[in-house]
Amino acid sequence: MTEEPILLAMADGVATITLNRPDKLNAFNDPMHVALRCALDTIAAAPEVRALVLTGAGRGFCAGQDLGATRGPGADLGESLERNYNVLIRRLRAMPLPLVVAVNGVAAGAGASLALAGDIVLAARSASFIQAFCRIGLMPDAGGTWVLPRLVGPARAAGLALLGDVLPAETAAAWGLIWRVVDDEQLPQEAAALGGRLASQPTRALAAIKQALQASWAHTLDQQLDLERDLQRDLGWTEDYREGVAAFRERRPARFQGR
Ligand code: T3D
Repeated sequence: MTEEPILLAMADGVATITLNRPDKLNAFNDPMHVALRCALDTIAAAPEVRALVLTGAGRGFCAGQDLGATRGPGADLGESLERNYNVLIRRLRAMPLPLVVAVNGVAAGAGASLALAGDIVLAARSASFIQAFCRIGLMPDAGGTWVLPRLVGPARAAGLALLGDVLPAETAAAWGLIWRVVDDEQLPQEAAALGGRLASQPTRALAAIKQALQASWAHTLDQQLDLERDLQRDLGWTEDYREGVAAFRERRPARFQGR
């Protein structure tokens, strides 16, 4: 029986997507892209979902594009990016939910770019990141050339992309590429706990934070001040802001509803 390439679970406000082609280190083929888009559609239609966790099955997180029989000379890689990866990265970045990526093993090629599209990236201590593209005659894609210099600076971005060496998770954390490293056996629980914590927070505020932090990379201070003013104005009219202030005054924990 063929395994589903994407597993989706939803519970207690948290959706968990698991890339599920473990024998191929969860490399992407077209059916997996389609299934992932379907899972994201399901999540978008479920207002009770307030955080997303993305991880991989088996010993890898994702080895990027499947380099099997369907890939070779003559393939239009630009078309493949536009149809699959660019849609995916844009969608994850724009999603009004926090995305926790739990990198359970190697994240290579577009798999590394996918991991770095997370708002909070946790990695198992044994995981690693490889800008594997140059090893096969390609360049980083799926946002890799955008995110790398912003996270680790131009010198380290160039070293990683030009050499394609293995970057261990602990070095990735020390360089600011990811949020933090946890022991391998703790990763699922840590990711679930983080997802649960984010799902109980004021969702619209988190979406505004995500939007503003991303926009800041291309904005002047003046533009950013304007954006903060506009987003904060909207947040000031939310039920969650009312609840947050009431809870503060009443000296009790806030019960945010994501509205
Ligand atoms: O094409 C387009 O649409 C454009 C977009 C391109 C985006 C990209 O992502 S290009 C970059 C593609 N990815 C890579 O170049 C990485 C290829 N994989 C590796 O270099 C290595 O597998 C790793 C360094 C990631 C891990 O090495 P290791 O030694 O731990 O595992 P392994 O033995 O190489 O792999 C285990 C199995 O997974 C193996 O299958 P087998 O022999 O046991 O049946 C291997 O063939 C398979 N696998 C790993 N990566 C891929 C893959 N199969 C297909 N495609 C892969 N990308």
